[in-house]
Amino acid sequence: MTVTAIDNRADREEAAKNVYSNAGITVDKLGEHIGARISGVRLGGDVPAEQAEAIRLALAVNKVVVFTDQQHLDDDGQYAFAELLGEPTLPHPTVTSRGSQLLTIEGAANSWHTDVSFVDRVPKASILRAVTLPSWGGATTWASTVAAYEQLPAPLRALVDGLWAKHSNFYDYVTADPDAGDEETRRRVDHYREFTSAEYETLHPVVRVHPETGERSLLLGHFVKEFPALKPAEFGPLFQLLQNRITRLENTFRWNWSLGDVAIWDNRATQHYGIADFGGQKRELHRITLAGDVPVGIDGESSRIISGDASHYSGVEEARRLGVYAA
Ligand SMILES: O=C(O)CCC(=O)C(=O)O
Ligand SMILES: [Fe+2]
Repeated sequence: MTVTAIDNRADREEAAKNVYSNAGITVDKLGEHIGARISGVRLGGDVPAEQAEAIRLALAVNKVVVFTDQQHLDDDGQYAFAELLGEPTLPHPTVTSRGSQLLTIEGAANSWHTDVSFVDRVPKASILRAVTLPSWGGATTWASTVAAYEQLPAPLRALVDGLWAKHSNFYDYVTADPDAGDEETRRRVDHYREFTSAEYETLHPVVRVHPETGERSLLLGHFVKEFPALKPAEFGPLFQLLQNRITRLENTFRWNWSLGDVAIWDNRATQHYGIADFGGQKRELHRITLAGDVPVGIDGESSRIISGDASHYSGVEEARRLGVYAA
């Protein structure tokens, strides 16, 4: 990264600090590229508008923000708070059996992904609340897809800047877990069946421009099936090369959950992974996703639907550039 870019980022973070202190919240940065803890807020539908705005900014700057000690929050409170940050989507385009407002995550989503990237209107953010936790393990890790893009050497940037990827909900990551019992295997198969009960395929630019920050990020993750411009045999190695750069430990932020914790991630600037290291213990988290825009590549071209209509699942947000990111 150039010195100018670092200066700009430092200036932006300074400007953001004024917004936080005017709103009476504290934002503690927890990593160089990603992650911060916000304190001074009691989450719910009655968060003042100024605080909600400051939280939106902290999210854009830090990509993931966590709140602790929110034990008072229930599903309705989580939903009412979500509405202050955007327009909640349905829980999922195809998974309807796990609640009508929130998606219940049971177990852990242990593969790197950006949420619901197989539709055209990829959600802008997810709000996750711990409901039942194992006594060990079960952390969630996020990776900054902006940092990964910014770290690409020029020849790799040239390679990805014009590349498109096909995302599909027919993912192939439900391989049998050798430790899973019969019931767990049945649960996974049922879930996969529901997940794929309608087919969604979308072409997204591999490099998207964030509508609120103008930052470029890599839009990939486990729903990607193909780079249509390349041969099938070339897909795996290039996909893995880029995923390895995204998930470099320096670009990640890991959170060990306690009850009362809430995490929000900018789904336009991150991937995440739920770590399945808690044996057979119960783990349950409740998620709300917020409507996002249709991604736009560097050349101004928008993502294109190949199959599936997600309009029942989510509106399309008209996003605007945030003040401190003004060009
Ligand atoms: O299991 C986890 O920690 C992550 C769950 C997840 O992928 C999600 O909530 O979107
Ligand atoms: Fe997820």
